[in-house]
Amino acid sequence: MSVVKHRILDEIALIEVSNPPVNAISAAVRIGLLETIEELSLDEKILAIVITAPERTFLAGADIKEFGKKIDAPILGNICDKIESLNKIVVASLHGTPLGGGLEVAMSAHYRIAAPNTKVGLPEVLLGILPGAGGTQRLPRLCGVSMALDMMLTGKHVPAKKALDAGIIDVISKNNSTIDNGIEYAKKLIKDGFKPRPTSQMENKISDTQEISNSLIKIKETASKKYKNLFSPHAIIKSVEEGLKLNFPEAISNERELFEECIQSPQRQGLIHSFFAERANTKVPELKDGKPIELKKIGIIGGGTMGTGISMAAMNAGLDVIMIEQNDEAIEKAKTKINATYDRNVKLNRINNEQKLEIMSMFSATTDFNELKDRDLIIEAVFENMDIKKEVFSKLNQICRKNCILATNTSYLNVNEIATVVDDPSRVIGLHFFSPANIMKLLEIVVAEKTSTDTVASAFDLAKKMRKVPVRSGVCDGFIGNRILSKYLVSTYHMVEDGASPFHVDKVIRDFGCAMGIFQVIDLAGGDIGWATRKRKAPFRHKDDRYVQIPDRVCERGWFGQKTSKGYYLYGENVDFLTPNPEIEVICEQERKRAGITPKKFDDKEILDKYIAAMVYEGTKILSEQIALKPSDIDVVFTNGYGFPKWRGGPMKYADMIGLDKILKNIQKYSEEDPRFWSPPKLLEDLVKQNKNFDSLN
Ligand code: T1G
Repeated sequence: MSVVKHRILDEIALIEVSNPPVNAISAAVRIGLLETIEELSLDEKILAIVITAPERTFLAGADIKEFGKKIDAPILGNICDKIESLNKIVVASLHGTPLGGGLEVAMSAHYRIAAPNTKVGLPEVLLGILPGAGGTQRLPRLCGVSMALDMMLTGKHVPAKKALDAGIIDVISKNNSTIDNGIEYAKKLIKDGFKPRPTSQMENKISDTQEISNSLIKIKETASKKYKNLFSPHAIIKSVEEGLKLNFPEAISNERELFEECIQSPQRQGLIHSFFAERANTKVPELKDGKPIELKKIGIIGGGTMGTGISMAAMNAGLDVIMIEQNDEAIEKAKTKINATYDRNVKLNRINNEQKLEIMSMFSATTDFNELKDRDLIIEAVFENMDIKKEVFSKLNQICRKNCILATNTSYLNVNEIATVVDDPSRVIGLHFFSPANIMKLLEIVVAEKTSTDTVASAFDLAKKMRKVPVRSGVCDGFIGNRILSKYLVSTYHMVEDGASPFHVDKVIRDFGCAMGIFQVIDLAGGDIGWATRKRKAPFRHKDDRYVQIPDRVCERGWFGQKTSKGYYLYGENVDFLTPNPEIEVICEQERKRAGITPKKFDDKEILDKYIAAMVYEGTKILSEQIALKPSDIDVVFTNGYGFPKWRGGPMKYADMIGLDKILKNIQKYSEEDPRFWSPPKLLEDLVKQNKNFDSLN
């Protein structure tokens, strides 16, 4: 069935593209479009052509699945030039999300009508590329250089009204019936004597060269800081800036060259992997037959950092929240924190006062557990102690409705054990939020042995409501994220005791593209958290396991990081960002002497290799145990919860890009020094033996 069809309605030709689910511009769509345009260009009875894609959305851009493969002719840019050069009026009738190549096709049309729900954008930068079908040249001609660059550098979706005011679209229709709107508009243009209006010839918004060069200077300055690791944002600015000095065809071929450079960059690979990984994470077995229960009213146990954050995430999702705290003082403290957060949002114009009042009306707090008897879901966020959690779940087991879902926000405790105090454990699940829970996107959904598919489906439904990025995890100590974190943390302590400087390690991790270094993260989370974990694990530590005491020495001094203004770094008003705590190196020296270790020099590569090897090592173990169902889920966890750069795809994708054989070689080398900590994972050996990679498991 052709994906592009057309029909003639008197002097108007209607083109309809149909390529579900989002009318992506695949090779078949490009071929169909070009053939149709060429056929209609010869039909003199046709005065206007209307381009539509009636289903879910107007063309949502090039087919991303085709990237990385040879892009078959015709290329979209040529089709856009063909559309623009037609001597017939061309109308693009928009709805949904005309993005990337979809908006480029629309901008090559002479007139654009949009349904009220339309949002337009050129989000190619989020895929590590640039708008390669004329977008960097036509958009500035429609809305000016500053707005065009803002749209292309952020990838934001611009609502219809704003697009109309900016000149990107010409009319907003009254309803969403894209075919009728297009035909009516074309008839009106013909009747009113309008002519073809090539966007490429619109120069008025790109003529004030002084104003433009001033804004380009500012934009480049900001970009040099904001996108210091990234390739495509700078290519976008280059295409716009250089294009202004060239004639249109030259500017288009310059854009094409820069597009090809982006396509070759590994960042494109990483970002496109992240795009699909963040759509594959919801494809979990339980959702095949799981039926979510309707979630409207939820209960939050605990008003601490996590309890207040989760409450706000729920309130922002329109859910009614009752928080349980032990006493009125704790309730006041939680209310004050929540109120202050929304006041700040009002101050920053993120919401207005009415919206704040409406959101706050979704919240109430009490010390009385009985108020929870009508709730659909309870999320427990009390102190990380098994006995306390069991006590809470025993109470909930008595009070809550039989089909109320009981979730724990534990970040490492055994959810199966918590479920043993509930008559029907099928309604128990782990919902591991990340702090601050009202901001962080990641949500680990921890499926226990007896958790039902309906309970899992309800958890994924909650994630969607809260606009979270959910990842399914099985039950183990630390689930996916914290388990891998603890592996590379311990491996890092080994490196520091062997001679590496914690500050050098952090610099290497930051230069790699991570938001923060490992010791910065410890200081942010609080060194006392890790200390409690080390003490909890001490009785189970094997006598032959290497144990580095440096972090204990730091904690024994009460240096827990930001919360004590001193940790691995120093904090305070007049203290520069990332000021190392000079006493840390002293402690490292003392501990090396105590352990009888002669320090050795570490170069950047050694530090990075060990960091990546530790993540891949534990990631492979987690896959073997089916704690994570596929490698891309591990990537989604680290790019959404642990500051791993999305343009590197995630630790498992990055491993594929540098070669699993190299990672295995490193692990084999490390296992000679420490066979207990680095015994090569069988799955990794098998993949290398079969010349396969992690992607083959996705
Ligand atoms: N190509 C291929 N598949 C796509 C796709 C695309 N452009 N967009 C979405 N999908 C798939 C997606 O993987 C999922 O599949 C299903 O459609 C629903 O998507 C020349 C080079 C349009 C706002 O960057 O932002 O044009 O998981 O779950 O939440 O200059 O998808 O069901 O199998 O995200 O309603 C530029 C990317 C391309 C837009 C809809 N365009 N897409 O969101 O659904 S580069 C984009 C989106 C380009 C030109 C350049 C969103 C959406 P599955 P979904 P949604």
